[in-house]
Amino acid sequence: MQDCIPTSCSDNGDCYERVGGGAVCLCDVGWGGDSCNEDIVDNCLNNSCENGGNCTDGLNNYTCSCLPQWTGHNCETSQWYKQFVHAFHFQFSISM
Ligand SMILES: [Ca+2]
Repeated sequence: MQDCIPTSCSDNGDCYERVGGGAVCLCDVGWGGDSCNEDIVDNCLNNSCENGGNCTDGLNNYTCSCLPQWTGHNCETSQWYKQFVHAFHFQFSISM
């Protein structure tokens, strides 16, 4: 009898048949649950969002929702600083 069927572990893990019968899933990193279809790692645990940003858990990743004046993956860049650098580069390039 075959215990592993193609859908046993979704697309996120490999299925192995136990010696005594039954199937067990070995899930890819970040996935868990009986069929490897649950995101089991809270990637917001070390909350890397800076400057008051809100963290949203993703698969082996996270997304920061930044306050209006901040940007970047971890809200580490000031919008004001970005505009300043942009303006500086612009002035520099037209003065050449
Ligand atoms: Ca996650």
